[in-house]
Amino acid sequence: MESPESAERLDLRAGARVRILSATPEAKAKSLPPESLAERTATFVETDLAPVGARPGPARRRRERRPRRRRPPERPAGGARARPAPAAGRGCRMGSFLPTPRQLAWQDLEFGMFCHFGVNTFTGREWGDGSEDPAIFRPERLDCGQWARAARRAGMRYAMLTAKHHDGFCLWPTATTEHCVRSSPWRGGRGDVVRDFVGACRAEGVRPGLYCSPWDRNAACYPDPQAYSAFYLAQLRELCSGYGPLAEIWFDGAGSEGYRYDWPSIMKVVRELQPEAVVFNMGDPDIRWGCNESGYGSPDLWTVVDASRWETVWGEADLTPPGVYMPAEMDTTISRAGWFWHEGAGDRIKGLDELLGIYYRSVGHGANLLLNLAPNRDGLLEEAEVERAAALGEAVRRRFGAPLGSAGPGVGALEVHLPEPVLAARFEAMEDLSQGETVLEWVLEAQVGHHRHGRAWHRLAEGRALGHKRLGDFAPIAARRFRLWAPRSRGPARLRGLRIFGVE
Ligand code: IPT
Repeated sequence: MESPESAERLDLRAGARVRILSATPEAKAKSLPPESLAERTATFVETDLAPVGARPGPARRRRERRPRRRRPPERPAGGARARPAPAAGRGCRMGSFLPTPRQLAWQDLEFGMFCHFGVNTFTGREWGDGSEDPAIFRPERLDCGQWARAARRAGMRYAMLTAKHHDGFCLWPTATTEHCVRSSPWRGGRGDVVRDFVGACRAEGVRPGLYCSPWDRNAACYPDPQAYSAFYLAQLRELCSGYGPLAEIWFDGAGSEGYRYDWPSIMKVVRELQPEAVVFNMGDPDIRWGCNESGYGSPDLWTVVDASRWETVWGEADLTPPGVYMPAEMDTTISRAGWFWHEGAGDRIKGLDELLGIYYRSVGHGANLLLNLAPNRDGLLEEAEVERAAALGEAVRRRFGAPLGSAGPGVGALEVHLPEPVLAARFEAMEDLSQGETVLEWVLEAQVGHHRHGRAWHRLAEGRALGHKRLGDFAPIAARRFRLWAPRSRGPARLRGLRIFGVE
């Protein structure tokens, strides 16, 4: 298997377009975005720089022959010093495509744990059909504290639980159906996995979130959209009002093809009761799916994407108008066994190199990563999964914990100055997205050569989308000065930070 370093270098150097589509995006989201999404979209106003992927008109074709590239900055602004914004507002469309505070806060969470748990855990299936007997749900040693500690140790800042999967079994004692923990012998029918989960997460400083499947294969009323709407809204009201603030609500599109949910009412409940929670994938979503379940995000993972096809945006041609601010979440499993626990899951865990590669291509491509660890029939995570997740967290900390130097925020360019030449091997670059996505192309360079023989800027990495975060490795180089700048941007490029790291 190729190491994450070589993989990342390949991406950056060759500008390779990695296409790994393990599931059809259409299967993920089916509902039409309601009006409020349309309200959050805007049309690109012509800028002096052509948006990447825009269909070329005559004017743009001319520009393409003689591309207007910025020259490297003479004296890049570094540290907290910001360059005055040149010609702000001149024909640029800053102010459109702006993020909401909850989107920005969620992007800072970066890495989370996914927990698929329910009756499937006891049947060994990935999709239950709703006929499961609640009596099979007996996680006698259930300890959500163990799950949350595992998340914290791995460096995860949030965790998502399948409060209800497609089989309709509710992990909380809902008033809407008997198909829930109340009907199970576990804790004499008085248990509440959701309560344990949110409490344990908060105790560990991990933000909890919940998955509540729209598709319900148990609810007798499901074939009647009006009746099911009342049922589902009641479930969401319970989850959104009974368990404190949630980081995210997950709406999976599986099984819902062609079904008409009452999204305006659903969104009203969520927004009223959980104003800080981001909504995944359906209704009036704040965040989109990264288009596969491998955890490998596009090298051009734009944050502002084509509003008319945000569900299927992979990487190219995303900046055609109208656009919408919609950060991506990648999800994948730590074990090849599946989303739910299966016999032998602990023996099928992905290797550390593979997981690091996933991390580089999800968090390191500007997306959030949800890594699934599946609790077993005891209600515990497999130790092997806990340890592997901890090893991943440790590897990330070792690589990106202690920079040799850093700079930012700033506008236009950032420059890191080290007191003396040090062997550097990796970087973390972040865009300041608070005013929208501005960077259309970025470059990282190091100054090499002795001053008596003349210094030159040597290109270490480059790309198009920068977004929330970009992580990468480069061939080790001894240098004192490093700079990040944007040859193309929408208005002034707003950069949040540049950190340079040494060889491990
Ligand atoms: C969908 C599954 O139905 C669900 O079990 C869960 O695994 C989720 O994805 C995680 O991404 S699969 C969908 C791509 C059809």
